[in-house]
Amino acid sequence: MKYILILAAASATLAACSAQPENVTLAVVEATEAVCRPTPNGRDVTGCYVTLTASQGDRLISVASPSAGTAEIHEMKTEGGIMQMAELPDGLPLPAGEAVSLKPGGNHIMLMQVKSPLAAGDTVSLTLTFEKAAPLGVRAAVGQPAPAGGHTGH
Ligand SMILES: [Cu+2]
Repeated sequence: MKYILILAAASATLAACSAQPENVTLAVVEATEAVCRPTPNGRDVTGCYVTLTASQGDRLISVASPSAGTAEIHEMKTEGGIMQMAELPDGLPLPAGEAVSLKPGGNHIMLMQVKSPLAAGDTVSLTLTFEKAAPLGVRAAVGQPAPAGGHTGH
C-alpha cells in the first residue's frame, strides 16, 4: 500500500513538471504598414517603410529581400544643413511595446541593386532580422508611403 502511494506521488510530480509553462516569454516583433516606393525611372534603389512594435526591448539588425542585391537600415541626418542618409551601423533600437515608425524623412530600409523595376501594385518580400526576436517575413506593398508625420488613422 505504501509503495503505491509513493508511485502516485511521483507521477503527480512528473505531471506537474511537464505541465509547467516555460518561464521564457518569446520575443516577438509586429510589423505593420510596410510599403516600398516604386523605383524611380532607371534607378535600382528605393526606400521601404514599416512600423515595428517589439514585445521586448529589441533591435532591428538587418534586412534582406529577394528583390534586391542588398538592403540596409538607414537614418536621415542633417550635416552642414544638408539632409543625408547613412547606414545605422548598430541597427535600429526597438523599445519594448513602443511603435517605431520608419517613415519618409526619417529612418528607412534602403533597397539597392533592385533586380527588376518596382511599380505600384507590386509586392516586395522583406526579411527582418532582430537581436532577440525570430526573423520576420514582411510583404510590403509598392506604392507611395503616407506623408511624414501624417497620423491620418483609418
Ligand atoms: Cu537610404
